Amino acid sequence: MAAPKPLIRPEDITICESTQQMISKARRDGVELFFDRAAEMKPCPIGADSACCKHCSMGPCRMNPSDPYRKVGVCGASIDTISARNFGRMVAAGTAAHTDHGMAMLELFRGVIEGTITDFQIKDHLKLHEVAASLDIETNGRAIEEVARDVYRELEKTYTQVEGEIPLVKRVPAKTLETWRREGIVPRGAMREIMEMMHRTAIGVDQDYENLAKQISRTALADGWGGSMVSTDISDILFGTPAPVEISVDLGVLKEDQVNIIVHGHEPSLLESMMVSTAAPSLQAMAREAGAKGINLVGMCCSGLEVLSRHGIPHAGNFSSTEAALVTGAVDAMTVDIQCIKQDLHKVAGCYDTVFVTTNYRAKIEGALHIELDEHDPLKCTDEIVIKAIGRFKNRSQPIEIPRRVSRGVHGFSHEYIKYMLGGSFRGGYEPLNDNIINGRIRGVAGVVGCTNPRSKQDFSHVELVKELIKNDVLVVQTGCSQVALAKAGLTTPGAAAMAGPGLAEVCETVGIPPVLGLGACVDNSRILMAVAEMVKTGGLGDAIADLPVAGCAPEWMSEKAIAIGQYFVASGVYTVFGHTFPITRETKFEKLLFAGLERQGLGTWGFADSPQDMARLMLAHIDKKRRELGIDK
Ligand code: SF4
Ligand code: MSK
Repeated sequence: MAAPKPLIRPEDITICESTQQMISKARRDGVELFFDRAAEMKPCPIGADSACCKHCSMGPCRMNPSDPYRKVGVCGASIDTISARNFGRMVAAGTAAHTDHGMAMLELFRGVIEGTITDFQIKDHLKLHEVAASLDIETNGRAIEEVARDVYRELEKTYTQVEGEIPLVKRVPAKTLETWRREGIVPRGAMREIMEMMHRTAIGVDQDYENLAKQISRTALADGWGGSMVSTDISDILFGTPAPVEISVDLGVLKEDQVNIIVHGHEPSLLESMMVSTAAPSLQAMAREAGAKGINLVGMCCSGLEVLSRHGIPHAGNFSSTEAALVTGAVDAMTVDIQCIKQDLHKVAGCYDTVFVTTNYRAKIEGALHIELDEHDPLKCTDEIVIKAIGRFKNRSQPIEIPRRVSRGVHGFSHEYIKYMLGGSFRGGYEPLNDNIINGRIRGVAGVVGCTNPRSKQDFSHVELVKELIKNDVLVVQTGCSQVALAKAGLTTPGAAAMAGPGLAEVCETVGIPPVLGLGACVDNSRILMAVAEMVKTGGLGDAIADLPVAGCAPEWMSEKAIAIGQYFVASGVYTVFGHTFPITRETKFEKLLFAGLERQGLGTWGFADSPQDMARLMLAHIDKKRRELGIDK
């Protein structure tokens, strides 16, 4: 019998001390986590370099990544065709995820307007008017419902339009849009772009990597300036635009003497309804009768970030900590909807008698309890889950171990709020962002976003990269699981300005903001697009997004959604660095196009690095290059 393999030390798996503690507990409990499987399952090197194709049954065809032009597929497809097609399908899948999420928000909005959905309302009239104005819809003297109806009709075109340009390109800076038009990459409608991407990547269709790259950009832009942006706008209209709010993050937000309910996923409607259910006096009384001091509602992943940003609901952790939360034994119910939900959560929940519930018809898990959220009667679902959670609390039989760590921070920085804080405009006013960039107090702006991934030490690259950036006077904006990593590390408090360079620290202290601004869920990267568009329109930093001293990074990415996001930032003009892995074969024409050629077309470009120090070095070099080109640094 082979000797058992030595286990990787928890501190080598993650820098999140709570998750380390729970990895140790899971091992004692004999419960397997995804970290264990990542260690066990070695990625296929050919697949990791995107050098294989299985688009037809003459294959699968495997190329040799170290000699990529030595052979071609049975049909003759070259390495460039194969990797461009693979990349295109990842972009199509990521775009489909965000646009389908946005479509669900739009359907909810339609139900509210038509009066068939009454448990949700139009909460943010100001945002509705701003969205309407950005779409050239008249608002003066018109009833809210009338404006909302026109906004709905216009935004629906983001999905269904078959020719022309998606409505929200009206927000794109003129020179950036001109480049897109010249390159033929302005999206028509998301459904059309995703469909065409899938068609063109099928056997025997588009076999020119440069031509494929155009459709890859067009599809990704239908996500960033389409589905994702619609989702953010409609969620703000229905649930309120975030404003800075003090928050608590980490597994220590779970409470031993309360009924703990975790909501994990991406669509905010479930958590908004859960907030109503958990506050209901009858259910609160039921919890007290069961011996609990109350009901503790907690978010995880991006659903959690939606309500953390809007309502300050505590957040237990990011993608890599969802199993760890269950290992505490303290979670009475975990509900999930769509995206980034590991199938094994159901199994891990079973090990601790936690009630685990899927709630969306698009995302069931074999064997798991399904209680569907019907937005026409959402409380029916969420009340039932609360009752089940109370039942589990009453009959708790598992030993409970809750890590004690809780970090605090300030989050909820929508782009509207950043604009307001910085003097009503990105330039002018009392602490203008653009002027602080021009005078050099702020060297540039970086978006650090995206997932965590068991193939790299959880949170490490996020935290080290952001520390390096702020130390060099780069203001950091964040979304998704990265934002949670930095919140846990305590860098989202105004006091973190002490870790920033002198210029950035001065700005942060004057305005009273942290050097790291959390903007929301991964779908809210659209807020970063809006912020960079606003910087261009304000003036003084060039005419296109590609002129700005800004850069983006997803240091620990794992989802196809991240590839779609990266590509829409690149196509919008942003230098975007990905960490640890990149699905491409080196020294190929397609690689050269993504990492240099797109920039020559007036778009942004991709970068790649394996360590956070190298990621920071690449981003700072790009920011400095842009500053020199703008003439604000000699
Ligand atoms: Fe092989 Fe071509 Fe079929 Fe891909 S499409 S599996 S390269 S034969
Ligand atoms: S949840 S896509 S792991 S950011 Fe939006 Fe986190 Fe990445 Fe999922």
